Amino acid sequence: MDRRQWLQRLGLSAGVISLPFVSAGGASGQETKPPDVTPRHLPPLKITDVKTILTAPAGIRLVVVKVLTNEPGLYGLGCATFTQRARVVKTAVDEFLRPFLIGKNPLAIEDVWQSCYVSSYWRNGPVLGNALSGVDMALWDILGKRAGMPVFQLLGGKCRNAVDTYRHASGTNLKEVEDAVRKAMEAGFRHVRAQIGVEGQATYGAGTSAVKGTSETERARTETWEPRQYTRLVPKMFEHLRVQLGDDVELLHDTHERIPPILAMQLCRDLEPYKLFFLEDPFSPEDVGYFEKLRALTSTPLAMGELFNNPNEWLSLVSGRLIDFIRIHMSQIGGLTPARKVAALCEFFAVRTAWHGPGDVSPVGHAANVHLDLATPNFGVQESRIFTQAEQDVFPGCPELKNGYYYASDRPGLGIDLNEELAAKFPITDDPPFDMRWGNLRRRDGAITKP
Ligand code: GCO
Ligand code: MG
Repeated sequence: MDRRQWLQRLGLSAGVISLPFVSAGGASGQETKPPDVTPRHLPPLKITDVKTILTAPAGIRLVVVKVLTNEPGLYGLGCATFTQRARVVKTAVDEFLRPFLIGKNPLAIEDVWQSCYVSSYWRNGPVLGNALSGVDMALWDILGKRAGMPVFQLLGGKCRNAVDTYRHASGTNLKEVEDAVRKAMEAGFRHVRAQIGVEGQATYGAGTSAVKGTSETERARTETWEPRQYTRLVPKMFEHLRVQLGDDVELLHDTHERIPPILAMQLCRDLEPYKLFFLEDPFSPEDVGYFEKLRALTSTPLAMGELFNNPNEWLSLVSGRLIDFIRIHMSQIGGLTPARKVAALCEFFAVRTAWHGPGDVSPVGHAANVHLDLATPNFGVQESRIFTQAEQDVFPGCPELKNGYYYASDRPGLGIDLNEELAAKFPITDDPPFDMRWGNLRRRDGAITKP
């Protein structure tokens, strides 16, 4: 039997293989439509509007997205806070995602995320990531409300009762820092981040200025930044804290990417005797190539990630076991949908989560952090915020902070709401721009330095 006869025997004409596939369009042609995610017993849901609310109840620009549906009273909230470019995120949501989303099914969370993610062709980055996050978290909020479950339940349920957090402590001298750490310990925090100002220097995170009464933003306009004094002072600070406060308190520090890599490597070595819980941002995202060298050099636990936008920034650090904590700003990478995938990836490499959670994450973003923390086996620690009364009024249902633990509400969805009327009473004002200090930080010789 020759090839032609063989093919004929198979019912296939030589040359053209017409295998018994269904037509390109699928059996019914329905397969090419967006997947239908409406449970049979419920009426179909549609997104009817998407709004971006800018508000600054604590003086820090926050960006929150509200997704409304055709079911009266059913809406979701998501954090899209990129505080330095809040208005740009609002444009990305209002002008581009909103028209793309109206009419879509809000329960199709993954499909909506994937389609929004590539809808701009160029993707990743703080503006588009935050815009997408505002929508994504809102869809998880809607799903929880529809299912009658808190988001942590949708993510597999609690694997811990509460979320251990860390608090910031700072000062302009050793005694001030010691008092601030002690105060946090007395408030029940088991983890405290300690930062110290360097006299006459625009130091990150020192809170009050070395020159009394001037803010960190002011200082960045007047003072410069030289790393040497800082890298000499920080080990002295931790020696003082260990002598005064003992070994039990977990101490953290944020280098904030502001020193040359080799000084960061020396600093990690110098800090080994003080057993930090982690040292954050030893390098800038542009210098992550140094992690391989640093990992081999030191036993100081390493945390990195708040500035990451693109999966390629964290993939090799995690898979290479080059860091101990991932510090991503959840809304930066597009919200809960990607963050839960990062947490799962990290679990296989014993990297723990420590989602970014300062004042420029909205209470909605803090709620999303906490829901994911509760359902993540490889949770590490959560950066927490003492919400001001105004923040609590604008965002009823802020995660509760008690004895150093965050507690999520058991209400369906993210369990937090937004009082739009009150939010409007805290408009975003652009003067002085909150981010003035970041583009204005100079070395002694006038050169701009990473912030
Ligand atoms: C942190 C961060 C913040 C950032 C701020 C930038 O660890 O909490 O470093 O303090 O500086 O979020 O807007
Ligand atoms: Mg930081």
